[in-house]
This record gives sequence, C-alpha cells and structure tokens, in this order.
Amino acid sequence: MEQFNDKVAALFENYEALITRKNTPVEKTNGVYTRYEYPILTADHTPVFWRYDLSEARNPFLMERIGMNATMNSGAIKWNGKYLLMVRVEGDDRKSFFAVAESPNGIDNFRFWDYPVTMPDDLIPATNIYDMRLTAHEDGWIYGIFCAERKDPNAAPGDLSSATATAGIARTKDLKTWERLPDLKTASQQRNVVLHPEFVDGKYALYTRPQDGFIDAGNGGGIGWALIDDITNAEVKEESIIDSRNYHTIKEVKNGEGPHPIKTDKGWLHLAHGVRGCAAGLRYVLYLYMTSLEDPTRPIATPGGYFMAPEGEERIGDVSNVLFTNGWIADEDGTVYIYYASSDTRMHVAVSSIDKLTDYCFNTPQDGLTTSASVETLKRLIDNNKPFIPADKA
Ligand code: M1P
Repeated sequence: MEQFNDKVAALFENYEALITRKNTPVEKTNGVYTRYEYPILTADHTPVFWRYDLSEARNPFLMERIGMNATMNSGAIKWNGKYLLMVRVEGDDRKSFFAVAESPNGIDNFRFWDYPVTMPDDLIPATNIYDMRLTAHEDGWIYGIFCAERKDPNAAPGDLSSATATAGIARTKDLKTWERLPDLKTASQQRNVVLHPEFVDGKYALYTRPQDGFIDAGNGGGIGWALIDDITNAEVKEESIIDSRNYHTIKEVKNGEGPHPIKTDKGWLHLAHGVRGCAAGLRYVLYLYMTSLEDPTRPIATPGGYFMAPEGEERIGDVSNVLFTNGWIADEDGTVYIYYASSDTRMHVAVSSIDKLTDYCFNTPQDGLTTSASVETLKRLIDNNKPFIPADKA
C-alpha cells in the first residue's frame, strides 16, 4: 500500500509540474494581442500546504482540509524585476482574500508567496474583500484599493443576501505589511475604485464607479473621477463621469475601470470592463479608451466595441461569460502584460505592446450607436481597401 510520505511526495511533484509548465502563445491572433494557452493561475496553483494538513497523525487519509475555489481578479505590479499578481483567492467557504503570486517572466511559473496577505481589519470590519487595484503612487507608497463588502444594515429581516460595496484603502512599502486607511467616503456605493498614479492639481485622483445598489449601477452613469484632498481620510466631494454607459453598447448595464491607466506619450491608456445583459445573464467584456495627458478626464480615443471577450473555456466558470481585469504591467521595452480573469474562476495573460494598444485606440472606429452607422463605417473600410485587394482575390 502506498505510504503516506509517498502520497505527500506525489502531491508536491504534481503541483511542481503544474506551476512550472511552460506557457505558449496561441497561434490565432487578431494582431492586437496574443493570448496564452494555459491559465496562469487556477485554484490548483494554490500551495499544497494551504490545502492539505501534511501531518499523518492529524490527517491519515491525506484529505484536503481547506478547499480553494478560484483564483481570479488580480492586481499587478512589477516589483524587484518580478511580475507580481495580487490575486483574489476565493476559498470553498466563499470568502475572498489576497495573496501574492510571483513570476520571473509574466507568463508562467507563477508561485504564491507562503502566506496570504493579512489585511488589517480594524476600522469597520468587512465580511469579504476582493479585486485589489495596485498603484505605485508618486508619493512613494504602493496603494491597494479594493471592494469591502458588508451585510446591508437596512436589509429586511430574513434577507441574507443584500450587501453594501465600499472602497477599502490600504498602503504598503513592501507588499507584505499593510497600513489600512479609512474606507472611501462617498454618497453612493462604490466598486472598481482605482487610484491614478500621479497627483492632479496637487491632489490624489480616483477613478470611481458610483452605483445605486450592491449590484445595480443604476443612475451611476459610468466610470467617474474625483479629486481627493487627503488620502488618509479620503472623501469624494465632487464626482464627474468621464466614461459613460450607453444604450445598446458593450457597457450598457455597467462598466468599471480596470487597473490604473498606463502613461504613454500619446495619452493615458485605460483598460476597463463593460457589461451588457442578454438572455443568458450578464456578459462582461474588456475595452480600452484613452484620455489626455494634460487633462486625464478628457477622452481622446474611444474605440467602439470590445477589445477582448470570453472565448473557449474562458466562457465557463462560477459566473460564466465574464472577462474581468484589474491588473496589467507595462515593461520598459513597451511590452504590455494584460492579466484577466475568466468567469470568476481562473487567471490568464494576454500580451501586447503600448504601440499596438494605442494604435488600436486611435484607429478602431467609434461605436456609431446604430446599425446604419456601423454599416457606413464598414463600407468606408471596404472602399478604402478596394485598391489593395490582391488582383487574384478581387
Ligand atoms: O461577477 C462578475 C464581476 O462582478 C462584479 O463586477 P461589477 O461590479 O462591475 O459588476 C464584481 O463582483 C467582480 O468581482 C466580478 O468579477
């Protein structure tokens, strides 16, 4: 019979084989980005010693003691030459927590640090925290802004589902020890709040997503912008919408800023998610837009439609038909690693470059908002292409 120690050894061996598997680019590409074949993180990538009690005395059957359900919506940062993800890990108990996974190349060999993040919870304790955006701010701190979810104090008796969403704020210098700051004070609920990396008019600047309820954006309007006097007591006093939702678009129901925008010489490059409804439920896709360097609230490129949508196995998971992103890394050579989760279940990477993404933003037609406008846009491209179609294909 297989000895306990052999079974433990096999667990670690299989685990090492999974996390050291080389990732390979997928041949099919639209010229804008390249997907990679394997998810970069799944629940199985969480360390063996998080899930199993490895003592034969305590766990003679070598069963999992703490199950992990998903690894998803991850913040990202390049740190000491390594590609780090601040992963939203969700246990079988439905609680999410943060844990850092590190890769030498950004596309494979992601390995979790031994311990998850201990986020101080000494202000108003939250039931669940998730979806951290990391910003290395010019003030010298690394900020993490995340959703802090609590049971709605106004829920009717017996209603055990209604919740509130607030932006939790914390900062660190080493990604290990975190100082928790008071949650963002706002008139409405908030999720997908992101800190801009630079001061604007001498103030901290936030991308916001005002929402009427925990799920519904309602009158929220879209992605907002607010200047903050004091990040250690952050309060939204004025909020303007910089990227609106529109009828019959990919962001009709909701949208939300992804990671903080990348500064390019052509403007701030933004990655966001858009949500629409359909008979199958909500469909989450990713889109890009750009704002001016002089005035980061002024849109200068708004390509129509989605940039990435769920494909293949990405379409299926705990919350199917969802792509979500809150992390990307721009390397010194202009390569951009886009980290996205599929269907609230697993993490992936797609690779592009600043040149390609800005070209995409300025040259993808805007959404004309009607079928007629879309057909006219298409006809213009066909007309322009006529002289270039190879003679034997015309
Ligand atoms: O389930 C899809 C996503 O739903 C929420 O995003 P949003 O607030 O834009 O609807 C979040 O709960 C997110 O974590 C989740 O991936």
